[in-house]
Amino acid sequence: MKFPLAALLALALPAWAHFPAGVTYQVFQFPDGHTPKMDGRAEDWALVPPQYALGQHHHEEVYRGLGSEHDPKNLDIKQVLVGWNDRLNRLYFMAEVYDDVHRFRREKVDSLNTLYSRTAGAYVHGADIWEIVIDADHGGEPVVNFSKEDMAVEMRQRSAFTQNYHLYMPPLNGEYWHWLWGKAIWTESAAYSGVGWQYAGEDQSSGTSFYECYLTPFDDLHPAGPDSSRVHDLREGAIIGLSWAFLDADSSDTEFDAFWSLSKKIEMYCMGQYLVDFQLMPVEPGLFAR
Ligand SMILES: [Ca+2]
Ligand SMILES: [Ca+2]
Ligand SMILES: [Ca+2]
Repeated sequence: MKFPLAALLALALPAWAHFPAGVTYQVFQFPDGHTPKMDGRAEDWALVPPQYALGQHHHEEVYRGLGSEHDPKNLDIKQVLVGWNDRLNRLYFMAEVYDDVHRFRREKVDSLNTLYSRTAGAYVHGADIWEIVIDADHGGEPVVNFSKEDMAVEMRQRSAFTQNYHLYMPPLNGEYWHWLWGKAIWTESAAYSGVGWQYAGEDQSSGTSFYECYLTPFDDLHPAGPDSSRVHDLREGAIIGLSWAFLDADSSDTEFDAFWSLSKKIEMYCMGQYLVDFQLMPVEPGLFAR
């Protein structure tokens, strides 16, 4: 039987697709000794040339269907930067976002680390979140939904091949900064992740928050620990799968009001093939001559 070419392409799409189609963004390479300090201050990001910066117009609202119809008085993604360092093998992220209602108070942060919260996703929302999804080997694997029958299989593989981090921005109660959608919570160790942030206002106030963090990419992230896991080796020139969304919670303790997605797809939260292509760039020539 013969298939038209378009049908074959559609069948083949999920394995290597990315969104937006035809777009590759760049990951800035921090030279050794110049990686950003997680101190909540933006000075060390001034090294990154402006062509690396992403902003509000690169995102689309895909939950309520607002698309690019954006009210800067409600949420304004002023700047997002992504970097990497070869020796430390880390991805670095920074964002400056204006929000009219910052929600980051939670009575029981402990509830986020229960098995229920990790299976049903309960209690995760209702605060402002930067959701980052990393598929460094570009395999297009899902984040969740591995087995409906066997919860042990499901929990072993969640975020194993494509990692999903919900970063609270600002951290909940000023402390709890990320929720990994899976059970490998040992990655909260400073060897694998770290955060710095700055926000002067109280809960539910308006203003601009600054957030920086580093995350380590994995080809296989195992709940048992680093000895059972495989770190992804970041290499210059490689294309990685990466995307994020800013989840703006303004009106509720349990839900979000808007989902601003860089890949312009809502499916990015759970499927690697809906991420954006990012290239790991070489050190910029003349970096220190500017
Ligand atoms: Ca810093
Ligand atoms: Ca808002
Ligand atoms: Ca908000």
